[in-house]
Amino acid sequence: MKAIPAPQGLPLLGNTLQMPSRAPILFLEEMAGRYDEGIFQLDLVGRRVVFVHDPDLVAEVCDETRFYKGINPPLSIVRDFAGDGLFTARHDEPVWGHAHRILMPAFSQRSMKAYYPQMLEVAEQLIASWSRRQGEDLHVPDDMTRLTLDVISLTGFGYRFNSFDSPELHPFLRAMGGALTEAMHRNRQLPFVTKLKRKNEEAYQHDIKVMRDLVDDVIRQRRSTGAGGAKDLLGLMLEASDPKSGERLSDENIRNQVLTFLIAGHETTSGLLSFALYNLLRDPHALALAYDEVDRLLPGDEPPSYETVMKLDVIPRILEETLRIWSPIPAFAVNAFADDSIGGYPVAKDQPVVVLLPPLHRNPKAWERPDEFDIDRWLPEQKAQHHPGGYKPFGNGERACIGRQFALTEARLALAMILRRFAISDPSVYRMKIKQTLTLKPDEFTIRVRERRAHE
Ligand code: MNH
Repeated sequence: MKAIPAPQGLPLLGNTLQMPSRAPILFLEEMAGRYDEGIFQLDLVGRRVVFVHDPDLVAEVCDETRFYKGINPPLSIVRDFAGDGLFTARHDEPVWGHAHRILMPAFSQRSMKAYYPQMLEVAEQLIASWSRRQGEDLHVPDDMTRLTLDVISLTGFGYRFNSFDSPELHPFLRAMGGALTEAMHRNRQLPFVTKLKRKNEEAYQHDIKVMRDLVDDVIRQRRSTGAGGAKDLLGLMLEASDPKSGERLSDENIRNQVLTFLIAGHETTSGLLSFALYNLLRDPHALALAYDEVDRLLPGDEPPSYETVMKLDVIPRILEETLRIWSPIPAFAVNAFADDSIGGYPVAKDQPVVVLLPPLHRNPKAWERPDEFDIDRWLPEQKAQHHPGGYKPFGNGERACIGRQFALTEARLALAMILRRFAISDPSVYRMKIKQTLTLKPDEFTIRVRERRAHE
């Protein structure tokens, strides 16, 4: 068997110190650039981790008969606060199946249509806010966070953050950012170092408490209004049972799911929308096509219908191509069920294999002109030619993103509403600076807007 390429490391610490704490993904991308075999191995605090970014190797590790979703660091650390919620449940934990089957109906096409009025309501708040702030620098990731947080909490739990009413982001978000960043740092710390950092531990426990208190408030509000029979996420979790086993979710598991959805349900979609606006400002042709599309399909000031949003074609292709070039979740991990090999390289039983999305999504084996933003890749004829292992922004198999349609519906609507109303510009000529809190965002990205046509 071939040896997996690996950079030289130190005794005991291996490659740990080479990995920067601020944005580890940038280091991993640099490594990927060095190993164009599409595979390399790092020794991170005593764990041997394999990284893959070759589309053939990725297709192999996406074989669910051979690999399962691994809850390794950093996800095993995120379990400190997300517990056995869907995202961080272990593959052999029965509660994953119970919750998955209970919640699947909440992500059907019919459910998307049911959430649509609330998605629209929040999108209109974004538009109103930007309309008042024409000519000012608009902090894109913050406003996209307001939008997506309010959408998931309103549609999922009937809970209102009213984020557009406040110049400050909600304290929940600071706590979440703190906890996710700490999980990312602990991923490269020896356990005794984590123990020594008392202040960090205190801050971490405080952040977790802030998030849990909010979750308790969400559940308490639902119970007190007695909104029984509601078919949203919370309603299903409180009342439905697993059609297969008849099991209901425990109170503790429901709290973990609410927190999981509050985080997973907004953090990535706000990254997607931020990166999409960034890409549009760098591709005048795609931007012109998008303006043209919204002028054709969403003329006038009427709120667009769900059916209209489903007819969009250019905007969804902008989103797909954005997810290729800037995947908000830059990696996911699987482990081998048994001693195995991929492309002639050995992988041991239970060994973590990380699929690195940025270099996969720009791998020349899967993509022509990989660095070019080209929405025509997503025309049906071209899409049919894509490498089966070349594009995984939503993960893989049964553990792939449950919220994919939700995110895409919400993002289509928001982008369409923005572009029909505003001409966007970037007078400060933003230079991409990635902020990583496990997920990626364009740090401090601002734009300006002005109305494209007269409105009442
Ligand atoms: Mn989402 C899993 C990406 C939006 C809820 N999501 C995943 C995974 C990726 C992912 C990748 C798999 C991670 C892994 O294998 O470890 N998710 C995204 C992206 C967007 C997104 C790129 C937006 C763009 N996700 C959403 C939204 C929701 C959501 C919106 C909820 C409304 N995601 C989840 C949940 C899981 C998940 C829950 C875990 C699913 C499971 O394992 O059962």
